[in-house]
Amino acid sequence: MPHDEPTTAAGARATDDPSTQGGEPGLENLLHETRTFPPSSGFAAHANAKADMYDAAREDRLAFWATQATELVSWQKPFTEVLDWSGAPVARWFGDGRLNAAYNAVDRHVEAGHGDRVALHFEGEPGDTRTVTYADLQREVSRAANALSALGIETGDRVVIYLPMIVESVVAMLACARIGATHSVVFGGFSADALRSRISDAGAKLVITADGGYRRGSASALKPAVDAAVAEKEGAEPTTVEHVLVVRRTGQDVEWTEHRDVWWHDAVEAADVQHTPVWVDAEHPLFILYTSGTTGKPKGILHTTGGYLTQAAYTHKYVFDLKADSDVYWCTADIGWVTGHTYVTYGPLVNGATQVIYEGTPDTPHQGRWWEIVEKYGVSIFYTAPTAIRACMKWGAEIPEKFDLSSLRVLGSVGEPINPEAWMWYRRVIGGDTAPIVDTWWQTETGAMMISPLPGVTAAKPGSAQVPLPGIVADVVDDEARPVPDGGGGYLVLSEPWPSMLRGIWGDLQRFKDTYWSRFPGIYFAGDGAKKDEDGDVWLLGRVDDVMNISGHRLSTTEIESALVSNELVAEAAVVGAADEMTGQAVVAFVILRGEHASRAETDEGSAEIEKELRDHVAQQIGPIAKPKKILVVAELPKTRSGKIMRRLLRDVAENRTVGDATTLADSSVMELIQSGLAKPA
Ligand code: 6R9
Repeated sequence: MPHDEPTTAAGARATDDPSTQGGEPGLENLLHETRTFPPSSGFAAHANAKADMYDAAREDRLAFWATQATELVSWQKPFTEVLDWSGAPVARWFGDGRLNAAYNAVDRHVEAGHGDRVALHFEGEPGDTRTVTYADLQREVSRAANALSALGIETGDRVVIYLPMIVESVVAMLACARIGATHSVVFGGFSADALRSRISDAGAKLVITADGGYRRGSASALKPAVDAAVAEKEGAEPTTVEHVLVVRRTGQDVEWTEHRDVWWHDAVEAADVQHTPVWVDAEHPLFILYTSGTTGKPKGILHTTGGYLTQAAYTHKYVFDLKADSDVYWCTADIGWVTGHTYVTYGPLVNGATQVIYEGTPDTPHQGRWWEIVEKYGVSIFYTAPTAIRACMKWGAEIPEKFDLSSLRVLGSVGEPINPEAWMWYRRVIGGDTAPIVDTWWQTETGAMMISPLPGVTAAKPGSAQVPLPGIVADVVDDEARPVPDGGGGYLVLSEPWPSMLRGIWGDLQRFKDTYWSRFPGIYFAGDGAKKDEDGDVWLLGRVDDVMNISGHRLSTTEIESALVSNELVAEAAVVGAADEMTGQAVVAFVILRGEHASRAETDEGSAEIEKELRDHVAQQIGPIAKPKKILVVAELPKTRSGKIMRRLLRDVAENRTVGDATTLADSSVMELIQSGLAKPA
């Protein structure tokens, strides 16, 4: 969040331009996992999901989705048409229905008598807390909607939201939705330039920000980045921004531009608590969220209202087994990431859930902070990213073991493949060996989960996202778009439209078609490598542009990384292919050691021993072909703000090149740290 972390792309993925991919054959299938965890009979008996959902969806997919849309979402005008695919690849779902996203997330729960139910348990990083019921949320969102209207925001206008993880973030998103304005959330802490390009691309009239937020124990400023982003710049078009609405979070000093800047508390607290939601068409743009490509300007991924809410609510209810009247749900994602949109703001609130939101980092003021929060609120459903789980593994099991985590009954993972050993650790240490884990594969573009086990139904396998959800049609195909047989590897595709699919790239229909629909005509190319195991379960193997070619063998990064993480020395690993005279490319691994072993790498002998041990381990787990040529022990890995490893930068290090564009890193000092560590005289 500190604005001095120079970043340029919200929700950036390490590498994500599927359109740039070449046409080599599929991937090798290296790792074989045999452990399975069938659901307990107790869980299955009360699970929301039932096995026959797959059959129902297979028999009549559109009828299945129509049922979800009717049962889980309230419509002001019911739809009669389910899917119109005549304008492919731009879909229309529930096209003649009308609804409002904020009404669905808030008002209808109050009308149903649940106004006293807690919607948000907010936990600030310094320890301040706030409890917001659904009735409170209705008042806050209504006032904010009135305040936005008073600032001249109308249905169809775009609003950029640049906030820390606080209650106002959720309120701001819903206030936009309530008046039919399209929000574009930019990660707090992305640079002024990044912010400016997103403001301009979307043509936003308003920016909602804060003076600052708390992160890693101190107040870091946000407003200066907004000031710089909207300032007049020589030679550049002025931005479309008319007002900047500023939440007071930290109380730090801010520069103030009269007539343009407005305090949130002045505008919102003066506004009326009554507001009638603006009913919009199902295909009305709900939000734009920017995701970076490897090259070129970030893509504004566009999502609309009816289909998005339907799949958000459906997946949240069945994949997490949500029982709205008893569960306490916590998704640790920032609202700047799509996960924060679908599984903090929309999915849980449309389902009337009680959830925790937390402002800060997991290790402030101590490495047990998350588990302390789980204990404090009795969190029962917990959703986080593999990067966080691996960080906790590095810190050691004794930290979570100090807290009572017995309330947890479902655990989720998203963002990257979860290594089987990290999965096992998550299950044992956090889930008390009983809570089912759902490894959920999806993307900014898919809007909601697509491939995941269903708790109570699926026998889980550590490391695999396993099966497309009922209603979703996905496959793994070879270069010619032919489905690979069980046991084979290739490219993940989505063969039928789904309700929460992106409706385009903001202002660039051609780029939308080129990026996702041209690799295999007529089907959606996700840009991920994948394999099917002997049972037909899907394993994600990382972005296809990270694939390595070693002596003609196409190896994914994921499996070698998982093999490394399965060694007790290693908490986290990133593998890249570096140019090699002998083999075309050679595997180079960067590893972070688990806390108790970290000191072993301090001496040359120690490092050499570790390197040998890990190379032998990979050879034994996978085979000699996958053996890293070089293993480098590092203290940190370069990651985006949503926790994805940026292998492209490590490739630059491995090939002794100047490190490329590092502006989407969460922590810009990491690359210097890695390089100075490696440059240490031997
Ligand atoms: C939700 C989100 C999308 C990319 C996606 C894939 C990776 C996400 C995953 C996963 C393996 C999972 N990814 N979930 N890989 N297993 N469970 O992450 O959206 O930021 O757009 O990234 O993330 O590579 O293509 P986004």
